[in-house]
Amino acid sequence: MALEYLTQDQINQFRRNGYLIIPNFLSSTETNVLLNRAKALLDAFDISDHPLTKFTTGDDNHVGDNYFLNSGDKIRYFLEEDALDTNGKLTREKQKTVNKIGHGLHELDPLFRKVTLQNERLRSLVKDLKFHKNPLALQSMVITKQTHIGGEVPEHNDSTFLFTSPPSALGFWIALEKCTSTNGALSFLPGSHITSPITKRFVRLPTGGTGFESLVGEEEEERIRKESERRKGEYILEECEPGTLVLIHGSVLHKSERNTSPKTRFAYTFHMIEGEPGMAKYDEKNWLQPTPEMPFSRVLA
Ligand SMILES: O=C(O)CCC(=O)C(=O)O
Repeated sequence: MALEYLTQDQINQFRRNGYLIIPNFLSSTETNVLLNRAKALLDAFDISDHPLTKFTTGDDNHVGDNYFLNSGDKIRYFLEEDALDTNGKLTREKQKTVNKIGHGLHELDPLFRKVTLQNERLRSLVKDLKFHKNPLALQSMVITKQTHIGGEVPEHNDSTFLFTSPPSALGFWIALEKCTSTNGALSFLPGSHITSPITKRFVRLPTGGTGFESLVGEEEEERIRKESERRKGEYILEECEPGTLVLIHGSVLHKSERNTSPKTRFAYTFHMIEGEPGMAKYDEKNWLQPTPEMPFSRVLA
């Protein structure tokens, strides 16, 4: 079948490297619409209701966990580690304390929905890539990387956090602002999706909260850890312009550094998994659970 959006070269590059940079996926108008919407959400965010500021006495250790675990069908706000001082007071204006907004933007917010679930360009790309037979969009986030406070995202692969058996996560990450070496552009370990298997998964713990469950023996985990340590110098920093889409294979290792600059680095990201019955199992251990009111949405009609 003829390709609709990607070139065969781009598809080959994605298969080889485990990620693909697609400049100008969104026009500057489309990008600014999302950036302005993200900023408006931050302005409207009522921090007085937030569990981190409301429950500082340790009365209920799981309030923060539940705020996160039940955010799949909501628009919620997750704060930077340095957002509060030791007295539980905000260290800066509320907009600048937010690390990310998640996880139901693609369903609930009309502007983010339009780019994710009502986007012919995206559907064409997804059909060309053939990564999934029946792609389901399951979560979305705006990551704000605020000036000076925006924290690092350590090396990881996305299938650890959005686990299916076999792994099938695919990330779509769209720069809403220019991404540079000082404001926390993404960097990737090319080809690591082939050499670094998923060794653990992020799960709901039976005792409440979340944790990691190992999928391989200790020896194998150690071997893989050493291998990624050995290849540390091979990371490629991908600076990019607003409107750039980065496709991220669920197994490729990637990270971003702390924003040490005076410029924010807003990005919109969402993920898909395989939804075709019998092809990949999504189970109840995952932190993110579909709800009857909001099941994961099919991307292709
Ligand atoms: O935006 C970032 O800095 C990190 C994003 C990321 O690693 C992800 O979405 O998997």
